[in-house]
Amino acid sequence: MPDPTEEARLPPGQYVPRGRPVVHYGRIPKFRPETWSFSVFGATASGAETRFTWPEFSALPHDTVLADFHCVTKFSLMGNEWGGVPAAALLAAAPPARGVRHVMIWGEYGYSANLRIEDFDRETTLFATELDDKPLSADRGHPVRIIVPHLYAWKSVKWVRAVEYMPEDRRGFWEDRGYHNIGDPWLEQRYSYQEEPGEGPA
Ligand SMILES: Nc1nc2c(c(=O)[nH]1)N[C@H]1C(S)=C(S)[C@@H](COP(=O)(O)O)O[C@H]1N2
Ligand SMILES: [Mo]
Repeated sequence: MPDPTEEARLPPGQYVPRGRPVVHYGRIPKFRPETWSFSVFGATASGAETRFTWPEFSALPHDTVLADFHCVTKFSLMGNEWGGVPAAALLAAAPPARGVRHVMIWGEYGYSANLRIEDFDRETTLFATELDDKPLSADRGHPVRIIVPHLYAWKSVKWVRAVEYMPEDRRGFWEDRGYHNIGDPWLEQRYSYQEEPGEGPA
């Protein structure tokens, strides 16, 4: 029986699949805690890069977010409980320079996704280290993935290694390959040809 509350939470054109698909481009990286680091670079307030080791990153404030997750290929994963570091906590620990409006989230192997600062600085945007009370599995992004549940899931970069504060907007991996620069599933912002003036980089 379809759950009526889930149905009301589904953006247009989405469906709830059987099972819980795992989707990514390329291989699953191996996590090496001794050499792993998380860096915040680009237009930072201090002008310098901040680099967190795994113990330092793990010591940042922790919170949980209950959220659904919508892939542009039209399946949605409903009711995930993510635990991890809120984006707001990272913004406080390593703030951007004044006037920064855009960030790039960098995963392993150069996968990336760009976000407007207001989409990054949301209560539900989280650097997740746990899913449903367990550490993330390797295929879901262990040790850290970002969750941006109000945008299509290609923006929820797995295996995150860096955040770049950008003075000007730039397209990430899929945004550069025909997907929408913003990607709001409630507006069905799937493809770049749908972009209105001002929604993409000049
Ligand atoms: N590093 C990385 N993150 C990624 C991807 C990827 O290819 N590489 N794919 C994205 C896409 S298109 C989706 S739908 C979600 C899938 O997350 P899941 O595997 O936990 O379902 O991860 C996103 N994050
Ligand atoms: Mo996706």
